[in-house]
Amino acid sequence: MHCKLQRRESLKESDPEVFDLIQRETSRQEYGLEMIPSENFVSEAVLEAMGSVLTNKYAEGQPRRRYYGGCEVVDEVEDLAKARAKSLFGAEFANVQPHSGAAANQAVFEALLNPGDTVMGMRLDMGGHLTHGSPVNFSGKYYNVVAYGVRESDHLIDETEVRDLALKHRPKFIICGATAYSRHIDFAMFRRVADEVGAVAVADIAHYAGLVAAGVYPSPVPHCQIITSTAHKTLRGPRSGFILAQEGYARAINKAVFPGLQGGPHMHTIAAKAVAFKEAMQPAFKTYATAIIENARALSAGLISHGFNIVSGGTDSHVMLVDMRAAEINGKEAEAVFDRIGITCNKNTIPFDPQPPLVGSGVRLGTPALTTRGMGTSEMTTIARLMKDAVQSRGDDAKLRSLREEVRELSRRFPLYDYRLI
Ligand code: DSN
Repeated sequence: MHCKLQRRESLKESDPEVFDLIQRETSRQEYGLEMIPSENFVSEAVLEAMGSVLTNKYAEGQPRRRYYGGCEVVDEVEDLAKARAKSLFGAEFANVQPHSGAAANQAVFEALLNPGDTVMGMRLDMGGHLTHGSPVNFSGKYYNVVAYGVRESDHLIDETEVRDLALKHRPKFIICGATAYSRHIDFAMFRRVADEVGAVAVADIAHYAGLVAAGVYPSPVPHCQIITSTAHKTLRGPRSGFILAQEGYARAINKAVFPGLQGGPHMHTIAAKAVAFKEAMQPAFKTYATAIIENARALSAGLISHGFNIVSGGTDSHVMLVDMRAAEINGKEAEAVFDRIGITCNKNTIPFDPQPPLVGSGVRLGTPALTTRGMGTSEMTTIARLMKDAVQSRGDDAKLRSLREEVRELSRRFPLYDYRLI
């Protein structure tokens, strides 16, 4: 058995409906500009590992302590992924089994808390994550959540607020990390405050993991006892999660992931994580991560030059939040206009947003995916102009069609996968 082309031919013949849908999605990714900051394009090596026969194997348990026979090969796969994760981030312990970032976070709650215990996390509507204590999520339903936000004056996390809340409510752990916070997170500060109240400091670096691995964003490893992440955002691996920790938390975390929450680990995805970790160790990955931030800064500066406001005034990372109110358009409308010209992003609340989450006053933009395609700062300047033109011409169908053509032309210059068919 060999070769991905043979595999694709067989899908085309056996299930043309699914094959066509995959082709349509390939085309959408190829001829649009992907600016959702949590998305990226994996290498063909990662795709190959994910599409491998490892998906066939059950391997509940840990390497050499499984509940199934025949695990001698997948044991080595998991060992390799764990060793690479530890080496990449300089961590003492890794669990690479979480199916996603949400599952990784849930495992930390399961490992450290009992239902009803108090925990601190960042408010979702100010940049936090659903699983950091949102009332509509397990984390907010079964635990007593105390939420911190950002300052109204500069949209930065406020140490005084974090410390005051921690001293008052004595959480068992404090989780930092965000989905829409563009600045450096002060992991040392979170550890200091956690120590002061006897809490564990947890960092969720799902968004920043690739930047952290490359050394272009601060690392929480020297500070926070437990770190959760996804593999598929700036780290450019398969869609999944993992957990790093100090050795003393290893047993509790392993037990929380399995049998606490999950059954069989997805060995094909774990192999793909190993591939991505190795890719992130290469010097070229540091160049890539550096370019992500340069591109984000160029995009942010371009948007500011066209009169848009960026929350906190700019970015230190891959992400930015654009406050659309100056352009007299809300986030939902802006997302729809950008969609029409082939720029994919997401509406987002901005701090102290007067709009509900399904409308939002902002859009969230990121540069990891476009940087993977090889785009640089001059393309970011062009994209800032395209966004400005789209917003200004939102009632003009002919102009939007011509902007869509410009986007298509730009994406043609930076092809994605070699085997694209359309
Ligand atoms: N949904 C992810 C994001 O878009 O940031 C976070 O899990």
